[in-house]
Amino acid sequence: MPSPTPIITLALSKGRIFDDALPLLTAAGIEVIDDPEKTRKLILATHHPGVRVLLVRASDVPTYVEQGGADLGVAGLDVLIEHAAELGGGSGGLYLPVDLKIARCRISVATRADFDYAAAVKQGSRIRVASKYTHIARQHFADKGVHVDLIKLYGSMELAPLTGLADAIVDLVSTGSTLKANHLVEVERIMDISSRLVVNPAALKLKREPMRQLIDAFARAAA
Ligand code: PRT
Ligand code: MG
Repeated sequence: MPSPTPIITLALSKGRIFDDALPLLTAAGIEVIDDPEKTRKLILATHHPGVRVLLVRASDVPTYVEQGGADLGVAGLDVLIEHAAELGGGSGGLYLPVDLKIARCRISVATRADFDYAAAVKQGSRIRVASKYTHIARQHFADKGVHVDLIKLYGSMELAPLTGLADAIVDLVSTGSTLKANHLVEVERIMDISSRLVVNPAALKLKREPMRQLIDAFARAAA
């Protein structure tokens, strides 16, 4: 008797990544049964007998995949860079075979309109920078030779320059409307961000055929 097809577990975060991944899932022949915004379930079945979806926090996706709690997942490059840096710079053994080109944005430096960022950089002033992305921020300013005091925040970064907590923030920007609504201006673009397929290499070995098929389907859908 042939052995049953192993179940593949895909880690996704609710919100923009789930929403943007849906068309790719559909193209890959995977239809999620429950609506993550309506159910309290964290493990969602799909109409594909060999695939289930795990709902995790965006920043937890690399950890789940790395530890084998999920076989593969979808995570923003921002999250992947910060996660790798937390581990001391290694890739954490994750395999990133496909740029899905979804949840696209950029990571930028923003300040209050009345802060002269160019002059502060030119004068070699110490700049106070608030961010959730402290590794990306530290690397960026180190590359520029700018001295910064980094302030780690977990959300609402936009408040930091408005309250005098920081001179600048490093944050994700998509339409720019959040910055605009808070009277901040984007003064420097650090890098473009999109979401990647993240794969556990051991799972790829153990469930070779179904994993390959899924990865290829995602790659075709994203192309
Ligand atoms: O929300 P939670 O704390 O659970 O986690 P999270 O914020 O990491 O997750 P989520 O779902 O908000 O974002 C998941 C991923 O989507 C991120 O890791 C990015 O790779 C990607 N992404 C794409 C974005 C944006 N665009 C984006 N615009 N993530 C966040 N934003 C935020 C940004 O931080 C800012 O507050 O939206 C605001 C700016 O948007 P605009 O359109 O006003 O410029
Ligand atoms: Mg969020």
